[in-house]
Amino acid sequence: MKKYKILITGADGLVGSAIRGLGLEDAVYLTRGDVDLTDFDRTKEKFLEIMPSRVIHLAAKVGGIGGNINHSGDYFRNNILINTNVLEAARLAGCEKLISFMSTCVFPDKCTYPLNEKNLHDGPPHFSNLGYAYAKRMLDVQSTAYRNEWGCNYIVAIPTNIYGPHDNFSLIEGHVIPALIHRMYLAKKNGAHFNVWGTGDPLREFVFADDIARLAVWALDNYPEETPIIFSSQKEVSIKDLVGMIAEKFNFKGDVVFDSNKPDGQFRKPSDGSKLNSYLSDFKWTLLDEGLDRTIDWFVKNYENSKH
Ligand code: GFB
Repeated sequence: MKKYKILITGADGLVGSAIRGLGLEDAVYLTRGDVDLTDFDRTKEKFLEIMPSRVIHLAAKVGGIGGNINHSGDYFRNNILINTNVLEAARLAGCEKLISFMSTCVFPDKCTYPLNEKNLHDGPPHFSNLGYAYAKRMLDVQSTAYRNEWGCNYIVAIPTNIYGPHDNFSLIEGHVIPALIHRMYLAKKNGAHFNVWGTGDPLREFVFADDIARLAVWALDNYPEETPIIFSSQKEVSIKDLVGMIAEKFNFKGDVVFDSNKPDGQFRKPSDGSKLNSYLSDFKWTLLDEGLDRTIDWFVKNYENSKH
């Protein structure tokens, strides 16, 4: 494998923590505490100090449906600033290849299924993701514009809903899996009922953070195309079935209450993983059952100091 210095932004986050576990050689892990990526001068200074030849750009302002609906402006502004600064600082540092990340929630709300990379800009995203989705779509635009003007080899991956240890387990701002694990932990501890947002009918495709970490490194070294690539296990599960799996893992016997006053968000967003499969037909995805076990174990062990 060619030796090069690789920089990972967002290195303390969900996928960043999983990448640390890969033991990459000559890697520099940037965390929120190292530099404010919304400040261009500080970002440029840090990149010129490190001079990475490769970058895995994971830093972002992210959250679940609650965070996205309540902080649309903050999600838009922070992600636009972070992404604009990182891609420019990487260019000035002479970076040879950079991968950044959108997610399947950025696709148009009204479009043909399964979601395909070529339909990315064919209409507005679901209103619940407006700020985040439009900011993230600009990663594709900026990567193309930089390739056209300066020949920057910038690529963008589009994972589905990622979960795993080191996620944000906030009951309000977190994604569905960490939020439900946290809420189930409390329901079990307090002998209370288990509250679930929405009807439970929506469907989601979940992928384990370790799998996305492996795919990020694979794409950096092997994905030759200029256009975005979806990372998807293509396995949909309903929120209701997810709730059943989590309740079983906690051996929860109490009442499960679906709160239809809370938003369902997009009903489903099944994605087309054929581009990835054409390169990695034998990629082994972590099954949801195993991923939930590992995430729950991590959360329970780290409850006192996890983000929530
Ligand atoms: O992960 P999530 O919040 O976001 O999942 P999206 C939302 C779905 O889970 C909705 C249900 O159908 C919710 O009704 N749900 C049930 C809950 N209980 C809860 C709960 O306690 N917390 C949360 N959060 N949901 C995300 C985007 O959309 O997709 C992200 O918000 C990201 O930015 C991700 O792009 C891929 O799946 O709706």
